[in-house]
Amino acid sequence: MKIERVTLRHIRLPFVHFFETSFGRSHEKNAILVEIQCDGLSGWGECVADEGPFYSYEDVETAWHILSDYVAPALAGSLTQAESFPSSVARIRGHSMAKAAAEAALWDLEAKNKGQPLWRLIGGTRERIACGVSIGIQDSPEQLLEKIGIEVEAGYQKIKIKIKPGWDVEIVERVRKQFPEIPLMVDANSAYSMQDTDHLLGLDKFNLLMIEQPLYSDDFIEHSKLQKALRTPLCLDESIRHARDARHACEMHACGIINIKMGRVGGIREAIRVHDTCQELGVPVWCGGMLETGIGRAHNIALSTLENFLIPGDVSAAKRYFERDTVVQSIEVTADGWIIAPSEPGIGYETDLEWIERITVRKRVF
Ligand code: OSB
Ligand code: MG
Repeated sequence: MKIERVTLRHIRLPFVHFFETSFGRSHEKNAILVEIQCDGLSGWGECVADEGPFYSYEDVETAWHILSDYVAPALAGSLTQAESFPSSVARIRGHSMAKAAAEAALWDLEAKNKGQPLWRLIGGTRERIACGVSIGIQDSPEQLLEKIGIEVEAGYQKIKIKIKPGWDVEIVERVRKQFPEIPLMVDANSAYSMQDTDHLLGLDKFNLLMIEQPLYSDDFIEHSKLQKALRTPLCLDESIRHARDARHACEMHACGIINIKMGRVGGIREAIRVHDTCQELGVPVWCGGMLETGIGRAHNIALSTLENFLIPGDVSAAKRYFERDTVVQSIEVTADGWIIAPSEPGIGYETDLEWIERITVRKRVF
């Protein structure tokens, strides 16, 4: 199949509630949607690069540049081959999130063309995926406790809270006092250094599922030293850029668990490689989130159906983030914390084109 048209749309959508991490507070979702058209079908991908270069060096502007100056012109008129896409953009160094968005659209298109749900096409085996929530830093501990209560009540199977210096051990202590039994974890987004080792050891007594990315975003060595001192497993997010990283981190015992985000690792194919590597090494994985709209969320659901996704991911109901989503069907979670894998072809959710056009602030067609 020959690609007839590639459309890039930069969309802006307010969050229902702000989301705060150790690197700042966000009130609005910015994303680039990639639409690839061919034979009357549209494949969709969502770029998770944020408005600013804080989670990673990529942001909406760098992703727009890479997609519009390199990726989209090369795709337009070429053959649709999701499997060979990574090698076709390998000479572009880095820019994983930009590449992943285009690859995601190709996979959706391919699955739609084959009349198959994407999750089946990539080898998924789970008909439903286990859901957790990620709760940002709040204005007060009381507000956090209230939010946790709501999400526990909603049935989520894992609660993750964001921590940073000044919002950590005492907060976790209060959460544990009120919720002694819930499956709880923390994510620091690299807010600490090795000087904080003793302080971080204070988290060891709260029976946490894991501590996510406490240290430097480019490090395995210090994490492996910290892991030796801790009972609680470490989980790496930012540090894992591809399957080789996953292998090295696991071999060095820098972590006991890995968070997979297809944007961070450069696409679905590489995400599957990270998954397979971890499975081979006996390391469980879970699917991370980047506050995606429905399109990106649908791709996360497909990925999470792979066998070694043994821990509930940060894949939760779309209504937690947006009043009106980029897909028509609302992505919902059952009362006991599951999302049912869709049975429709491709990502399995229909895009709301009218709404997407209304929230588009910049558009380019190739
Ligand atoms: O570190 O997992 C992270 C959101 C933005 C940037 C980084 C992260 C997050 C989340 C939110 O934790 C996960 C979600 O609900 O999509
Ligand atoms: Mg994280």
